[in-house]
Amino acid sequence: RYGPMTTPTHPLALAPVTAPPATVDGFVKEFLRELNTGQGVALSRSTVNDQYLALARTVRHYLMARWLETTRHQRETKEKAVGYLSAEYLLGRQLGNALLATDLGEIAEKAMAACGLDLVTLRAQEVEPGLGNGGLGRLAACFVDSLATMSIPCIGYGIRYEYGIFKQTFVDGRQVEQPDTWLSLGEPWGFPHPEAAVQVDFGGYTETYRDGDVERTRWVPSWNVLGLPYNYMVPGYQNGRVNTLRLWSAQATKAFDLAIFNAGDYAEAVRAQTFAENITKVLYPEDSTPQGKELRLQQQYFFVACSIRDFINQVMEPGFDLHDLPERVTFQLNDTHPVIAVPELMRILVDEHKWEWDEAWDVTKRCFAYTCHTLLPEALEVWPVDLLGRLLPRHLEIIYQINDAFLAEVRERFPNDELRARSMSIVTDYPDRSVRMAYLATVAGMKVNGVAALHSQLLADKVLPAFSEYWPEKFTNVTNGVTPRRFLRLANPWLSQLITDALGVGWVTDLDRLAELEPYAQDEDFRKAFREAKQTNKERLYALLRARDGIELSGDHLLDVMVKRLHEYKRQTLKILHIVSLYEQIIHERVDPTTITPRTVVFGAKAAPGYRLAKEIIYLINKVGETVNTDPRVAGRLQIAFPANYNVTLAEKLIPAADLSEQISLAGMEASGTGNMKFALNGALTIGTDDGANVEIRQLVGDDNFFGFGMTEPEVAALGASGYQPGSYYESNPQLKAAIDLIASGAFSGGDRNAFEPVVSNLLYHDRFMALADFASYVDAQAAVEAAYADQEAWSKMAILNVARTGFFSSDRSMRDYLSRIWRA
Ligand code: NBY
Repeated sequence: RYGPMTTPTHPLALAPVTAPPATVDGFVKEFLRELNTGQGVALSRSTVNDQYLALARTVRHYLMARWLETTRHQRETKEKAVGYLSAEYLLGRQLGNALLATDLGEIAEKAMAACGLDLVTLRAQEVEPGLGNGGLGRLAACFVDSLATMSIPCIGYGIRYEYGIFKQTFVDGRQVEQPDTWLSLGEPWGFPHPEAAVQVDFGGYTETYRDGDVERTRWVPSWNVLGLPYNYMVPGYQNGRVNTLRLWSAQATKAFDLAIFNAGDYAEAVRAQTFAENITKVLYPEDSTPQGKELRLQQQYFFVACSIRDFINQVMEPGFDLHDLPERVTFQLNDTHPVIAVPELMRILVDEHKWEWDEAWDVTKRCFAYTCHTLLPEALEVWPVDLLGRLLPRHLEIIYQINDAFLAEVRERFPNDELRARSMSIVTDYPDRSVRMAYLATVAGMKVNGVAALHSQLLADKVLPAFSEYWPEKFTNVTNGVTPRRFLRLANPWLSQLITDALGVGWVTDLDRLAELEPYAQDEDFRKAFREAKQTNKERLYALLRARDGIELSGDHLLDVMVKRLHEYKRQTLKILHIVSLYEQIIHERVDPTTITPRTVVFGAKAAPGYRLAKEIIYLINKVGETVNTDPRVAGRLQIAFPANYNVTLAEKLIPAADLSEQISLAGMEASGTGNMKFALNGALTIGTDDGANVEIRQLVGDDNFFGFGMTEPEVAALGASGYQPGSYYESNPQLKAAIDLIASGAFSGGDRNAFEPVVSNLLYHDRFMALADFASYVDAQAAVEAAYADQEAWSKMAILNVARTGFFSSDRSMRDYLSRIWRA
């Protein structure tokens, strides 16, 4: 199947693959060839999109030799690899990162200029692949970047959604979703490999049969689809390494069902194809509440079945003994979305390879590890047994058998403790008979980790207490991290240059070296340069928002940024209450506006399309913004911007410009957060609760360089247990009451007192995430922010110390932790 049919004789055909010359002339030549013979157009007649595609393919040429070499080296050395299984990869634009990885930025810029083109314009033409919802998907993208940069073998496996996360627009202040057509102008980064397509079965029934003197089970599926892999390059940072991200696209097994076609029903035959292709049509836009939809389960099984088959049949050498699989791979489960991989591997070993159950279970257990990303009970995935039985009957049987064996073990260790056994059952009967995927992952995984210290502790103590008692050594923590390549070096060239001038370039792959910046906080010239970089970033952002959204921002304001998915637990409402309160105090002349620190607040947030209250909160933010921004009484003091469609590309412009990072979730709710890390690394100060990785950020940067506020997790738990009454906070705090009353008065809705009723009544009568309880403390912390910002020299010191002390949050460090605690790759 592979290799030449005849022996080559030409010296070029015998030579190893090499990259084109890394010179301006070499680059121009490659680019024009791509434009002319690849894109089929003359430079003089080419569009910006032609030019972008040709440029992307040119950069690909420079990566190709490294990619082939990485793959060859991997085949030869058979080093243990990480198989990262994730339903989401929120990659962001590829071109800039590829130029950085190859160190071709300057050459490309000059080469484009020599062709009369502008590199910045061409880069802006790229549509980012938004194949994820938020933090979980972006984390996967950071992790594969770090693994490539650290030369660790990894294949990322996922889904090539035809439509990624929806494009958000606002119509009269309300969110309207539009399809994300990221493939429509051509997509130069994916390499389809139809020769490596994999068949995936669904439906049908199981039956037993005799195989010699053993009785075996087989699955008789009723339909199938084909998984077509697209390979994407994951370049390491200037290290000659390119790992692979393999994303699967669903196709019909046969383009036309001949039987139906011959019977004359052409339309029916084509319909089968459409049906199959639906599987990878669209990313589910829920970021915390799994919907339990059949198509979603199809997606999950589809991509893990393809991936496991691919790893065994294509990545492993022919004749490989599957007993050695745990020595060659760890499949890391990015949340529960890929957990159906566990019964799938069992099925392959037991049904196809005819292994004994115990033998198969022993290997399977050593192949998987599970990362949990949440604490919200409604975010824990469960699949109804009847749905599983219909779609994957054999997998359901295997899950039952895993559960039976596991519960037998529990009963043996804890006799006469049926309650315990029930509480640990993978299959539950309430409210409907269903499979708890987090339990399955915990039973099957050799390790279970949370994503920040506090989260891992709460995961063990509150979400999976029976399991952490049963297997204390299985539970561990790996605090999340972010890639310094994309989120510092690429996103913030000015600060990067300052750091490099001070420390040399080594920090890009060794972020602990940022600690050496510490003395520079005391250096007046450095502080001045630091402020200038921040100012440059603000101007760059304001220019972008003007061009992108028609938003006019001006002035030398404190830039206060809250960007993340819209969710009640993240408490965008707390932020808006603070803004409304500031506004209310000014217009009612409770404060002298000239004493208020001028502040620009920027929001970015998508709401899940079916999440009603989240969408009402978006509406509220937009309406408050409209009112505040046009009120002359607050002009020059307070302005609000809510650019639509927050995504990775916008984050790269927003984060470097921020002075203040809002990380204000209710303690015990945000598993980790990763935006919080990006802001601190870019020299923003955090106003935040003791939640997720905020706790670790605060410890590292020090209390003096962090604006902490709000209840701690135990305080939240105690308040909840005592019966939380939001109304009492409203009644007893005049400032809070005035803010809520102003919203309810119609002041932001042209007099309509009902406009925000869902948000207001939720706050007053439910407030599940206790925004009112933390309001007073938040307002105090914001006052401390204003006081600190008034002294720019002191503020700059604090900001520089944030940069110097947050090198820990590199995803390279996360990878080292996974390696030593979990993968041992
Ligand atoms: O994962 C996030 C956490 O909220 C955040 O605290 C953490 O930093 C980050 C990385 O560990 N979780 C998250 O982004 N979750 C999702 O995006 C998500 C997506 C889909 C579904 C559930 C959650 N789903 O069930 O379909």
